[in-house]
Amino acid sequence: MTGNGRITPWSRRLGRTVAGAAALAALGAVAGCGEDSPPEVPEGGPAVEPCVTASGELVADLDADGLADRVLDPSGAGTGLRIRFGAESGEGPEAGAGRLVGGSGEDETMAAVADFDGDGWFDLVAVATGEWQGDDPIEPRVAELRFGPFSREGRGQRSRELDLGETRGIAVADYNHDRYPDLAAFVYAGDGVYETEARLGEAEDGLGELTGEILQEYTVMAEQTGDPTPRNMPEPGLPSFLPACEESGG
Ligand SMILES: [Ca+2]
Ligand SMILES: [Ca+2]
Repeated sequence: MTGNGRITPWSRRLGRTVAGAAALAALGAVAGCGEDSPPEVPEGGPAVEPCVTASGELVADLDADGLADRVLDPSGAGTGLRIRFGAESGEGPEAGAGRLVGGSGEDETMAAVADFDGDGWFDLVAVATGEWQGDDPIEPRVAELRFGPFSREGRGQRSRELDLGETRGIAVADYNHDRYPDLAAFVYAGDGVYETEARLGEAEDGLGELTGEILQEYTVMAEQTGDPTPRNMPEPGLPSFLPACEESGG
């Protein structure tokens, strides 16, 4: 007669099994074991020498399995970023920004890959921002730097929160021409104003804080057109830091 009366022993057991699996998965995440754990760091550094293709794709071993991976970002703003793991040795699994960042599905997700702290392993910037709310900017739900090597699910060796505002696009840049790649963030500042801000790569924290000096020197305001398109992103930065790949003739 009632909904409760229709529950069979099987569906009760199924419910328990699902709950049990979720609990196990949570335990696995806490213990750092299972598929979603960060990759082990091999002694002696990466086996693949990183390079950038003529079309701007990064080739490097991101997950430390000794195989070259390929990063594509046709969006130029991190939202369309995809990584083909093991791409050079056949058909590898592909991961988009949504999977790497781990957003809720309603968030806008974006990712950027560079060796921000200069330790030889490529790091992942992961950002998930909710829907635009109106005049006042919102905080991103995820904004962190995950130190590489990182897993195919985007899990790093450790991570650090980044002080980003309502971020709608990110890209690797070369602002101050030192040996560390920098991050450009396209941010909604409120009241119809968008701006592109800089965070500078550095050895210790990977990416520094936004200081008044950096704000003054590198921030570019977008025109107040109400058009949330990152038109004022800097030139792609990776080619400043990496050699060009030797493209094979066929
Ligand atoms: Ca690194
Ligand atoms: Ca730099």
